[in-house]
Amino acid sequence: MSTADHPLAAIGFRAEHWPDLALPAGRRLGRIVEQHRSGYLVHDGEAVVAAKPVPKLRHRVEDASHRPAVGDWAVLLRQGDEWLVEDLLPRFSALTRGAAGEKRARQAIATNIDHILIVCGLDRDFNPRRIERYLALASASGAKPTLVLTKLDKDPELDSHLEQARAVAGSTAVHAVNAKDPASCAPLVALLESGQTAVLVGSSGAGKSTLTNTLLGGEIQATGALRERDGRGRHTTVARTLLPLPGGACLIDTPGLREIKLTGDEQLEEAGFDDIDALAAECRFRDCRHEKEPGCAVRTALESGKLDPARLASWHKLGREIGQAGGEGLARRAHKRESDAGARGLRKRRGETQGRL
Ligand SMILES: Nc1nc2c(ncn2[C@@H]2O[C@H](COP(=O)(O)OP(=O)(O)O)[C@@H](O)[C@H]2O)c(=O)[nH]1
Ligand SMILES: [Mg+2]
Ligand SMILES: [Zn+2]
Repeated sequence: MSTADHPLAAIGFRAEHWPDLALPAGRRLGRIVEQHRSGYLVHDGEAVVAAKPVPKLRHRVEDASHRPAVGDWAVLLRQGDEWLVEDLLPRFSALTRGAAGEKRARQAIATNIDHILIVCGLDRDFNPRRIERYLALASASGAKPTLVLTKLDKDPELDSHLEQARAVAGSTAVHAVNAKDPASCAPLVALLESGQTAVLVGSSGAGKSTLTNTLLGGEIQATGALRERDGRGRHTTVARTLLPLPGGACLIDTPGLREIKLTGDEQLEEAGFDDIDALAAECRFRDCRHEKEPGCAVRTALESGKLDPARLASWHKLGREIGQAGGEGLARRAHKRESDAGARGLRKRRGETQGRL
């Protein structure tokens, strides 16, 4: 069966990611479309059902990023009148952050994604340092980041903001949009190919749900606009939700993250710091840390005003955080190897009755 005809294609299933897939007898596959405290909502291609993870998926998990998350393909088993998430297909990508407060814990924000849309308002929300941090986080995901600047229609300092955004984005594409206006969002529609999945990340109020509604072509996600009828304050998104778009792509809307903590798996060379990398190539020492070394081209650029000191400080800070979290992560990676081997086991169990896909 080609991917396009697959019953799960409308929610982003692409067979090429799991060429050897064979489900154990009696199982079916569904995609986690929403996550709540008490469990998950899973779309099985026809309907959305509530499902609870088996204890293994709740507890095996010293590393919480291996717990089921929105975007995951869940192997579902019916038990009485309940659906259980028995296992997950191996993820081809995942946006993961260090979990707030807990030292070694990590949390998957969205999985099996092709695009990460980093949403930042061209209003008080505009913050190049935060954009750098999101780009760093994206570097460990396996998905492609795109910077989406919203509230284009309300920005009196557009030129300066665009210049600042492009300076931190490196080779990452930058789109400035009015999230309320479909014509303005057309470049994003073009970006999201049928079968692909994108996740929206950014501060609360940045315009993620507004953008979601525009891309959906209707009001589905509650936005922060003041409710006119009852005037009872503002809606904010409380759960991560995966929604199929008319063009065949899927979009995951998320609430704002209060803390964007790195995991240690990020690669600063992939995080848009092309300007600093180019300068570093001119430093006298190949392993120059751009601190006190003689012949440092980065510090020369700083002194001549060519490089923004806040940008270099950010590069140092993110680099230190990656190093620290990376040290904590050694035990975690040993664990990941184990669970990846477990996932491969699932694919290898051929010979068993082919489950409904
Ligand atoms: N003028 C204008 N307002 C926007 C734009 N994007 C979002 N908003 C408004 O910003 C507020 C927060 O938007 P919302 O989508 O809820 O943000 P979220 O928290 O990121 O989901 C709402 O009042 C939106 O109407 C935009 O591009 N232009
Ligand atoms: Mg929202
Ligand atoms: Zn240097």
